[in-house]
Amino acid sequence: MSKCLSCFRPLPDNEFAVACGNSECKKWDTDTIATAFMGHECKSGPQIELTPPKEGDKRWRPDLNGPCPECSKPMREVCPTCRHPLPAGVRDALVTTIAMCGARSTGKSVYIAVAIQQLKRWMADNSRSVKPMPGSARPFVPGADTTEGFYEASYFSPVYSNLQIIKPTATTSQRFSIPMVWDLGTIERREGMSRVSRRVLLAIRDVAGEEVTTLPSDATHLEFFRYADGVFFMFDPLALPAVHHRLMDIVPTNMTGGDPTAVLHNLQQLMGAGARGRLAVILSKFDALHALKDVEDAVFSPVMQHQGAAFVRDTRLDGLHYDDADGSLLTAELESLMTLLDAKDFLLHVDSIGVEHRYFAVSVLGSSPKGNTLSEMGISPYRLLDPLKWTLAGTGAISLT
Ligand SMILES: Nc1nc2c(ncn2[C@@H]2O[C@H](COP(=O)(O)OP(=O)(O)OP(=O)(O)O)[C@@H](O)[C@H]2O)c(=O)[nH]1
Ligand SMILES: [Mg+2]
Ligand SMILES: [Zn+2]
Ligand SMILES: [Zn+2]
Repeated sequence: MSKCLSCFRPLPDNEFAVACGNSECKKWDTDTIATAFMGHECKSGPQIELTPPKEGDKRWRPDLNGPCPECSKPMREVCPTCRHPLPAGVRDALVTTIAMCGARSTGKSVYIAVAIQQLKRWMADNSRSVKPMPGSARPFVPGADTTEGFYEASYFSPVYSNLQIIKPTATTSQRFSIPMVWDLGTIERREGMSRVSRRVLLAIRDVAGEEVTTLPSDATHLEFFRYADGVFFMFDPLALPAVHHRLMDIVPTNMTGGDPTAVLHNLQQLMGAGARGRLAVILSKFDALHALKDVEDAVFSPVMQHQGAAFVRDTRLDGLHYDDADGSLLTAELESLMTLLDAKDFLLHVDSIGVEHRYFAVSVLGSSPKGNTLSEMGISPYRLLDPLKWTLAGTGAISLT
């Protein structure tokens, strides 16, 4: 069963909906369902829910491009739950969905900016390509862009063209945010007794740290956390007092991320009981933590200098697979590092959420920015794709080694 690229819910095989996207349509009006799910006003023409004439008929397929009853323009398929457009082919695709989470300034948006570039390199090294998926945004709303335009303007340009930090992400009520959807080409895989070709899609949603720190009273537009295949919880180790006071004089701490406790609590609420996705707890800005090896400290310098540790080795980009053994070793090492850093309560809190989880050490930039400007030495990401690979392995889009 495929998934919606926006609310991330499974798409049942016999539930369909179509909507008119013509802004000149006589019945063009506020779409209350889409508005609740996006947290921002969305408009639409008439919408029709389509169900099979005979209940349970698995072979029934509705006409998804029939004429609008008001303006006769062809309608288009939308998600039966949240009414976000479903581009052609989504129902047969293998969809992996990722939701970013974390307090303010923990590195979520910079992660997306650079991870997409790394993903392109990784795929290219393995004779595949990554393309923004057309038709996955809402043309129904003026100002809502395509994946390509949204990524380019809000993520790629600030980091790569201007070497600037990204502005804090606006909350949903301040600015329209769209899921970004990437087409990773087709893969052949075994399903039951046969081998089938499936298009692989990756949908990523960013949020404002501010919004997940203090949840709005109506959080319908954040329900996607419950359905995401991977929730990337960014944790800035510099926010830990044990790290902060040791590194205060060595790395800039003015952009330190916010307190993760409230956010983790809210995430637990948003995921609810029975969430089936994976939780990747990502220690971001790991370059700064590496600086602990130079601090005269009987506890930390030996730990960070340990050349055999998984967290001092980067992972390789060859092969479309996730190194499961390396991943579980890294998790064990990071759990003991977090314990050393007095973050035991955080570890227990993560355990109590009751979803499959792993810890990751990531540096997006490779070094701390100076003021608003990124290092002129360039961006040198470290272990950036590990959480992405783990999530893609979880949905079967890549394999385990
Ligand atoms: N040293 C270091 N700093 C980083 C790294 N990644 C992000 N930062 C710093 O963290 C700041 C915040 O990054 P963002 O990606 O904008 O944070 P965010 O989580 O999206 O923040 P909100 O949108 O406010 O929720 C950046 O401006 C950098 O100063 C990294 O890999 N290393
Ligand atoms: Mg952001
Ligand atoms: Zn949906
Ligand atoms: Zn119409």
